[in-house]
Amino acid sequence: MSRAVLSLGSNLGDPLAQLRSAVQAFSPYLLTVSPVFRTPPWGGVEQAEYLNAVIVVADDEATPEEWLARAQASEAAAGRTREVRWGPRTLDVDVITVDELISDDPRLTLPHPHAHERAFVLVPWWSVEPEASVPGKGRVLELMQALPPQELAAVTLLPGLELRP
Ligand code: A4P
Ligand code: MG
Repeated sequence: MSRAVLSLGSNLGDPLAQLRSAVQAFSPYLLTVSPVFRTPPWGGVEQAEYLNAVIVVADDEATPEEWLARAQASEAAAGRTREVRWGPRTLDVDVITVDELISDDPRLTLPHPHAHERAFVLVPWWSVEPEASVPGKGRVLELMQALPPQELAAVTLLPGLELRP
C-alpha cells in the first residue's frame, strides 16, 4: 500500500472548479479531502489569493513517481498555466509526502521541500490529520506553531464548499 498527501492550489480561472477537477481525477484513490481554505500568496510574487486544499490518497501499487505523474496529469487536465516560479496558476498539485519516504531527487523531492514552511499546506492537512508528521521535519502541529502567527491566521476556512464529486 502506498499512501500520499497531495496539496491542491489555484488562483487563476475558476479555482473552486479546478480544485474539484483535481479531486475528481484522484477519485479512485481518495481517503480524505480537506475543506477549502482561502490563503494569501506565498513566495513574494504579487498575485491573487489562492484556494488551497489537501487530499490523502492510497493505492496498492503506486510508486512515488506514479503519484507525481497523476498529479501532473490532473494539472494538465485542468488546463494548467504558469509563467512565473511561485506565480499564479490554474492548478498546482504538489506531492507533499509518500509514506515516510525522504528523497532529495530534484524530479521528486520528498517530503516536498517547502511543505514544512507553508501555512497553506500545513493548516488544511492538520485539519484532517491532526496527528500527522512531515518525515524528517516533525509534527504538522508543531511546524504550524513555529510559523508567524499572522501567517496561520491568514489561512481562512471557507465552510460549506464540498470538493468531492
Ligand atoms: N518536483 C520535485 N519534487 C516535487 C514534489 N514533491 N511535488 C519537481 C511536485 N513536484 C515536484 O514543478 C517543477 C518540478 O518540480 C517538476 O518537474 C517536478 O518534477 P512544476 O509543477 O513545474 O512547478 P511549480 O509547481 O510551478 O513549482 P513552483 O513554481 O516552484 O511552485 P510551487 O513550489 O509548487 O508553489 N501560495 C499559496 N497561498 N497557495 C499555493 O498553492 N503555490 C505556489 C506554487 C506558490 N505560492 C502559493 C501556492
Ligand atoms: Mg507544484
